[in-house]
Amino acid sequence: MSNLLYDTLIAPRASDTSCFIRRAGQPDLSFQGFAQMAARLAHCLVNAGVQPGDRVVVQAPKTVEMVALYVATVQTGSVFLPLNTAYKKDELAYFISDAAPRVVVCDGARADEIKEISAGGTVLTLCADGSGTLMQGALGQPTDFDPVPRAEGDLAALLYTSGTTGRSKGAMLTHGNLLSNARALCDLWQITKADTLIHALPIFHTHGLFVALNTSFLAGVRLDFQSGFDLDAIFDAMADSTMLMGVPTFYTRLLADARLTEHATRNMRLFVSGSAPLLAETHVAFTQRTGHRILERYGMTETNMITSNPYDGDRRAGTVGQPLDKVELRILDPETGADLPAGEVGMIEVRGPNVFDGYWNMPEKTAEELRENGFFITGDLGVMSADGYLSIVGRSKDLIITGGYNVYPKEVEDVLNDIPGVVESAVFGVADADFGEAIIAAVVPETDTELSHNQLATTVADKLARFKHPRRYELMSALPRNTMGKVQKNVLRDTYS
Ligand code: MLC
Ligand code: AMP
Repeated sequence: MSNLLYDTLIAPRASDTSCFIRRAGQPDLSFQGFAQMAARLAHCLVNAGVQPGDRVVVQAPKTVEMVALYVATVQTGSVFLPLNTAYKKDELAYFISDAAPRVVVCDGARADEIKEISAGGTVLTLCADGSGTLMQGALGQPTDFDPVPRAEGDLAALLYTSGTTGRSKGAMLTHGNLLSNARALCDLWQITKADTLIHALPIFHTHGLFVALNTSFLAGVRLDFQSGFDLDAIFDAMADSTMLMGVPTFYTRLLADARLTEHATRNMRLFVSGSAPLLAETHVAFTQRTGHRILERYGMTETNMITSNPYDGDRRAGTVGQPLDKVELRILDPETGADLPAGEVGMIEVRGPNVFDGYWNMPEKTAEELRENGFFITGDLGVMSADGYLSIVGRSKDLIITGGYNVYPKEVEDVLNDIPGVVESAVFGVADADFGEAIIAAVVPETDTELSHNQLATTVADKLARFKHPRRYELMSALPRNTMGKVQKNVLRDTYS
């Protein structure tokens, strides 16, 4: 029996000595060199006690070694669980206790802190320069590894996604989920080994990890591997790259830079945007400046990519395109559950080989969101045009997306409400030119209690990742409520935007 992802994505190129990864200040790495690094890491994981099905948590700086570690988990039949590097100790403690990993890989600077919450998992370190105990353990190991058999339904990754209740849920993604999506995207976007992808996204989320990397493995793409988003590095890379994948903030920042011209982008063939809404005006302005039409697509952690604008054909500003191959999409009336025709707004549901296997250890949550007939309830509201283009018009879930990162207000409100002197709070998003949405907190203090912005911000800073922090605190004597007593976040948004 084969290992589905390894045999399809990695094995065919394992002896390719041409350049696979180029990165600043370091020699190019061939695919052969990369595959050998992954094999050594697979041995290192096995030596650390990793068995098929075990979770391997990684909260580490973006490095090629971390990409190789992803492949090593595939080879060992274990489950890759990457975490945002911005997460604080309290946030990490939840993920680690929920997932009970065999191994936790973290930045060397955080090793002591992580050891306190590792829940029995072995802690290994991986620093931004690739050093640390992980690579020490890989040193001298054999450069090949016999992959553990894994079929379509076997788990490859566990990606946590926050929820309306404030508790994050681990989305279980199988070999079949990941491979089907990579295949659909490579075909649709005409990705081939002639491409070079500018990789500037983080590799702890679906977009930078699966959309960017699995398609690159499958099609034999070369990577211009960048440690984060840096305009200078992107402009440098464009001259001899062909693709960029980014969140809308990438494109508004590129547009704000005078270096963005038709000439600067002459070698590029594809700009992809996703993870958050791309304003139609950004789409139009980008075309005016460069002659390129950004290709917008829509996805979720639980479903991988769902729809995409066409490669050949009309890439329509303000829409997320058509369902991918083998992906079924329907729009339902949220009240009655009836199928809605084109032109009517309803809840987007999706079914297909891309849809996850359920939430880790949460059968009730899985049952709430994944129907027995296989349709997943996205929580996004959409409308289909008569010729099959989907537009996302809102969300039924109380969610803020800032710079492509999801923030569920409930999680921030829980932290604020626990601060002595706070009666209650409401966290909401307002339009922001850079991040799409920015977070604001409305806070009601107890009568006669003095609360300062600083006091609130300091407590939040201790507990939550920076991107979840409110950028402003508005103190008020009461939150606006409707006659049912429900907080009117729309009123707050209108007042403070
Ligand atoms: C950074 N900051 C953010 C932020 N990113 N605040 C809110 N939202 C964000 N997304 C903070 C920093 O900590 C810093 O705080 C301040 O804002 C300014 O930071 P910056 O230097 O301007 O930010 P930068 O490092 O350039 O990062 C911005 C970014 C990054 C947009 C490049 O956030 C990013 O890479 N986002 C991509 C997210 C992503 O991959 N999403 C995919 C999810 S998968 P201070 O205190 O220092 O001022 C998914 C499914 C799908 O959704 O469909 O793809
Ligand atoms: P995540 O939970 O991080 O996977 O985020 C998924 C959510 O991001 C979706 O449910 C959408 O609300 C949003 N999203 C992703 N792509 C797009 C897009 N192109 N336009 C609008 N929203 C998007």
